[in-house]
Amino acid sequence: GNFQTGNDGKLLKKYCACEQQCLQKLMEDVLQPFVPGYHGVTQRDGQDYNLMDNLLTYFESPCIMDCKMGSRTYLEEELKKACKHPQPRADMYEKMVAVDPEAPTPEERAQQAVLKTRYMQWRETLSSTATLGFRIEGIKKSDGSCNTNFKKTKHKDEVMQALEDFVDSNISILTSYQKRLKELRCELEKSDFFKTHEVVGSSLLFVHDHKGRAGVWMIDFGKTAPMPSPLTLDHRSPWVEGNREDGYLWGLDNFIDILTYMLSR
Ligand code: 4IP
Ligand code: MN
Repeated sequence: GNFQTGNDGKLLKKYCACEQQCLQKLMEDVLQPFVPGYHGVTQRDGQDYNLMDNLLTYFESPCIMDCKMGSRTYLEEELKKACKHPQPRADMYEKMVAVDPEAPTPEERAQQAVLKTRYMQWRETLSSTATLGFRIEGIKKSDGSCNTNFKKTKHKDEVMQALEDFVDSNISILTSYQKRLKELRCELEKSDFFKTHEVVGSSLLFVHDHKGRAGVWMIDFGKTAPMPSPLTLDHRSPWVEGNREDGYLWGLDNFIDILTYMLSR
């Protein structure tokens, strides 16, 4: 797979130069407390890995949730590539019909293939990505059971039900997550790194355990790209092709509003 666990509280993730550059810059940014500590590159069996802190080390039988942030999940680069050299993907066609046999267009059905950007957009509108600016990708409970069946979790009430289930209706955990997300938003609004990067396909990792510990970290920077200087992003404006806005903060605002609503009931 993409990961190996070290016996020293470290995680090895298959090397990606883009991710390495982001992690290096993030270690010097105000966002550093919200990112796994980065410890350089290492090798195992001829494969390079980025070495980072294993965020699960300080938890006991943790519950884990991965939420993909932002209103767009593919890079503008990928869109340009898809226009110039369209590469229909049979694997993505298969993933699409497995969820909804009616989804492909007649052309796609004839080709038994879809473009990656089309597949990614379809996933965005099927889930809460397009309407809320984030989506739940997976949840692992403390007993080790995993649920990645959230592809159609779209509406606010469905998202709330999944969150409620994730925290097992524990108000104190929910409050900790709300507080941590507000702190994250505050640092994101100050961060030089965030201002100058298009953050796509990145997740927030939520971790808590029965002892009441709870944390949230930013992970997955394989599609986080620097803007050409002096261009910056506000991460809230709607995306139109060319402006490279990713909707990350818009999604975080919506996430915090949902937690606030859940806590008000
Ligand atoms: C996956 O679709 C995810 O969107 C991946 O993003 C993406 O990887 C895959 O593209 C795509 O097939 P499903 O989640 O529906 O399976 P992530 O890695 O953020 O989860 P990229 O390469 O865009 O990071 P391909 O081209 O790797 O298949
Ligand atoms: Mn991810």
